[in-house]
Amino acid sequence: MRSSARPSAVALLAAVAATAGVLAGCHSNKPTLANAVTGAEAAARVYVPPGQKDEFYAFFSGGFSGQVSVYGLPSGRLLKVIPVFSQDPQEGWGYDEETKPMLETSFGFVPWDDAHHPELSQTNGVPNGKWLFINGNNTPRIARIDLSQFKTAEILQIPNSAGNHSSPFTTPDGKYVVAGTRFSVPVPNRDTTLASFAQSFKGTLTFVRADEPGKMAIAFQILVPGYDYDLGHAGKGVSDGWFFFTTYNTEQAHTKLEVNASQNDKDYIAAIDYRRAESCVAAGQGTSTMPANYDHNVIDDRSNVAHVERKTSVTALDPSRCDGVMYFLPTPKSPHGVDVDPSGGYIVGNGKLSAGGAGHSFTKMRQAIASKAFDKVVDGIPVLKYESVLAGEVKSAGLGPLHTEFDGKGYAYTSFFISSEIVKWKLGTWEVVDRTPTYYAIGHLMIPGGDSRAPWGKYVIALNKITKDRYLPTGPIMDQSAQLYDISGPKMQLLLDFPTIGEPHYAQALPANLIHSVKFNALTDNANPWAVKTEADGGISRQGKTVHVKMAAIRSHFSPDNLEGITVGDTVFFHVTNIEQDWDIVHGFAVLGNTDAAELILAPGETRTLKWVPRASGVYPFYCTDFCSALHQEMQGYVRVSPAGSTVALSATIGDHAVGGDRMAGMHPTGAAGAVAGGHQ
Ligand code: K7E
Ligand code: CUA
Repeated sequence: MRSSARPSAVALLAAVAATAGVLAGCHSNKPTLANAVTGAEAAARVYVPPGQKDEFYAFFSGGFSGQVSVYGLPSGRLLKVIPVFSQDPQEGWGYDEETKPMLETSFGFVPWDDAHHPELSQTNGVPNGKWLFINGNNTPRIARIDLSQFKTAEILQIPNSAGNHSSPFTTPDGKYVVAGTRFSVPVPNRDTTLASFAQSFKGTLTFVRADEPGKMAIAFQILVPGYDYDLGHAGKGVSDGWFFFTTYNTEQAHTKLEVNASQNDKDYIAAIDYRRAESCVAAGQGTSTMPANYDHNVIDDRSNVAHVERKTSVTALDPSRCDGVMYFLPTPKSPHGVDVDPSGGYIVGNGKLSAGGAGHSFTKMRQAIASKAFDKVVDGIPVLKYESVLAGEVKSAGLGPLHTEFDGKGYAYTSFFISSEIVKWKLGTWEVVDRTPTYYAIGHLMIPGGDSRAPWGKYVIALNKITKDRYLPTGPIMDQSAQLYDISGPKMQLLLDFPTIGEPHYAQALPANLIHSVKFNALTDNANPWAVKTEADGGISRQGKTVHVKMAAIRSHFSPDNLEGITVGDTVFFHVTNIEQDWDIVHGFAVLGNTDAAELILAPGETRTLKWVPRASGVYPFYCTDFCSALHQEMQGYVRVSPAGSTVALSATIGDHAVGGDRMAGMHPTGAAGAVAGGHQ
């Protein structure tokens, strides 16, 4: 245990919270005059008339919902929720046989996660509208969402990690996204006494190749001291080729962290020269192959079927044996966000137990390295002298800085959790030029492109943790909220409040015209082994105790719609294809009493598979769950289930004719079919 003579973090926080109360009091609930806009003016500036479209797409993480929500800005209208790490009944995500493999991990099927940081793919340091990456914090994973479909297309698990928080920030060339361990663990993980934390626990900083769809892969993992690696950002411009991660708990506490991990006056920003890491890895210098079990899950574009590939090793790099690859920059005090300005010259650490931000100079960092201005060396990693790298501090800016974004016009915007405000300050002079309260307890803030080389500095969004009295009360738990401020003038102006889904830690946004969204997939390209291209292709077949039903969905019926010959003890797979070829004509499929899945939701041209194990004989209706036409209510059918051992013949019909007919016996597709029907029962 550490000495209790020093003021504990709890006492410190209590003190700053008390000050914050005073601050909040004098800010009161109203914007200051200089920032004031009338209601009518604010409304006009966020109003998007019916039939018109928003200027920006904004992607909000869902936090503990595990998903991503898509909003239009400036209206704040919710456009869509994209399921990622959590099963989603609305789209059948993680319930249907095609997508269940996406939630497989080395721990088994994990149908939930905590998603914090959406990260748009970049070209030359600017978001390009192709993909969105997001981290799974609890069971370390990175997902890639395809923005032409607004669909999760790939998930890579990160081994030797726990709490994948400093993730999935990208390099400006889009080559890598990263993953840093929030909770250090024994590496490789094994039964270890917790008291041996300082000796046995390690962090990992993982560089994941992310520039080819479907091929995300761990390039290397840097084995680092057992701290908590909280956030990260790539260098850009002058600092291109470097990556920066914040650390806290450099005290290496494993219990009562709120006190024990808040002792040191400064923790570190870890600076990684990742091109140097690449050359050590290429030369085999300081590297080893570590066994590691992790899954890589990819949805095949044409069949829409997800497959799991189990990986068994990673390349580990020991930074003490790869000279020049890593340095520590002392940074006050338990820093949370680390943010790099558009030029790449400043690396801003947000010390959450401090009163302002510390800006390190990349140029000074290079000089300090060259002149070996080291304080000490920790586990072979040089710690640079604070004064030798510091460019400036934003003094007494507020309390509890968390995150900083940039407007591309020379200003930085920092969120202050404790004093609940956004503070605008000038890069280089470190002077505060504007401040505005947020309601309440802001976490991240976001400017479209605000962590990129070329921000679209028109708005800043506050992502607030506490909603309290902002909306009609909804019981003891209120949803989180976002606030939109106009930053086109010298003063921030609050225009809009809107509630969010889950807890969006972070969000990213870009101009709408950078995204090219697909209208429908061509049925002719559908390579799902169970797809039907016409109504006549449907049918029913049996393989032992497994029954496969192939069905077409088209306004306003299923073909076939009457099924018999299924018995108790069978496992039934309904493979339903939406054979429509019109934008946004969607069908659904659900069957009475199904304990094995949710519904299917079928985009035009798409096939999905629902598993059903009927437990009792009887007649079971099924129906379309998406109101698709005037005769949607007629889009229904029946399955007859007979007792085990019954000799009722298998049949699939619509009207007075059989569907599939005599071709039944020969219809079993081979090969990939097993992956859908057999792999995830
Ligand atoms: Cu600050 Cu997870 Cu980026 Cu929450 S994190 S606020
Ligand atoms: Cu198809 Cu409703």
